[in-house]
Amino acid sequence: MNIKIVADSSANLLAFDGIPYASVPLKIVTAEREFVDDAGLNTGDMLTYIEGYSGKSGTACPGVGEWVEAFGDAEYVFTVAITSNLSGSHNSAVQAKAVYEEEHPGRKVCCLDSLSTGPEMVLIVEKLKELLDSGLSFEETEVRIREYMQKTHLMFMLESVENLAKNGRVSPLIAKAVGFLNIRIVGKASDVGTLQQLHKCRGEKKALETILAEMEGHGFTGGKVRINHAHNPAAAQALLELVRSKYPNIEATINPMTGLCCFYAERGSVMIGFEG
Ligand code: X90
Repeated sequence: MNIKIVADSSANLLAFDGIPYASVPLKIVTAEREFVDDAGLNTGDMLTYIEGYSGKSGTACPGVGEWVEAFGDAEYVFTVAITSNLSGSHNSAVQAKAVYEEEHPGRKVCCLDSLSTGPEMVLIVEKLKELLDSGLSFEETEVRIREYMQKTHLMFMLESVENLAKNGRVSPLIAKAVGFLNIRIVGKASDVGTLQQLHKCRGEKKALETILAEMEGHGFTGGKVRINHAHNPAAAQALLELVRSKYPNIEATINPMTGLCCFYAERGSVMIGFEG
């Protein structure tokens, strides 16, 4: 099977080995500058610029043409996009599917709405590879991946929701709750793919303990874990050590967020995708 997996850059997965893969970039935009969320982006420089910028900043999802281009000449494509409830990316992918299948009769595209982002998308991409490697057909793979997506989850810890609030991606109620010294928001991707606040915690340690408790409340019993952080490797490591103190043998990785997630989750944040 000539197959390809294409995810948007909110997955924080610029490259993926062992199967044809492409990352389609979102963009971070101000009146003066545009940052493309690809391998050329220095997220530290971008954050420093945004943090010192007083004008309006926002983001743009990939257009239909960018998705189509990323499909290359694959016969079968799986797209994995950030939640359609917060971005137009999945919708662009669905339109790209229509264009691609029309232009190339016989080729097939399956568009998956992650209803999440970041490390939960990584779990989906990795499971897709596993299913395809095991020799399942395109159709069987779609059934199995949709089942798998029912049991994966995303939790996060945020120090600020300023950029989310300014761009209308969280309720004003949540926006009011943060900004106080040392307060961390712990939340999750809801079942409908929105940002749901679960707790306000005092300090990082408390926030990370709360994340583990919430993971267990969502069925975590030592499955696979993927962690992303925005320039906070210490917190990512502390979270992993906390999880491992109770579940010593879990399969886990830690990776930095790329541009889109750094912009919205902001400096210091941590996200964890896990199997429930
Ligand atoms: O289309 C666009 O311009 C992109 C808009 C994306 C908005 C949301 C990004 C969220 C990034 C923040 C913490 C985790 C939230 C999980 C919600 C499902 C990460």
